[in-house]
Amino acid sequence: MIRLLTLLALLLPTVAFADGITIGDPWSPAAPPGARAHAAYMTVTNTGATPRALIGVRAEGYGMAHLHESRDNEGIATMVPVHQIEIAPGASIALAPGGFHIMLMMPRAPASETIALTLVFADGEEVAVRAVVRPHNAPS
Ligand SMILES: [Cu+2]
Repeated sequence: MIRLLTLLALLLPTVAFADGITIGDPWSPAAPPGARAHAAYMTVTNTGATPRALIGVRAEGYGMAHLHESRDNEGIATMVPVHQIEIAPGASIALAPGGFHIMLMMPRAPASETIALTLVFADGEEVAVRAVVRPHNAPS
């Protein structure tokens, strides 16, 4: 099983390159049974010379996908929709537990091994990426 997973990891295009944008380690903890939403994470690097802004996301197999930010509101964990995440030239932003994330909502079926995501940038560019689904309790 370990060998199969390693092989899959080698075969799956987990890093996407687009014009000036590099995506690293896109992954998603599998939703617990019955959950109507779960998150996806990755790093987005602007390797170009102009500022970029991530303004949205689409997810195959989900009714809705939004950019969110987790916040600590006087000790209570909340999350809010984010309409734009700026990425300066040469900078990376992390979509990671406890911060920015992609919220995947209204799954049409349990997530399989990967989730097809499309990141939408303010300049109209779209970057396709496949997030690898990891078991909910797997070490990340
Ligand atoms: Cu969220």
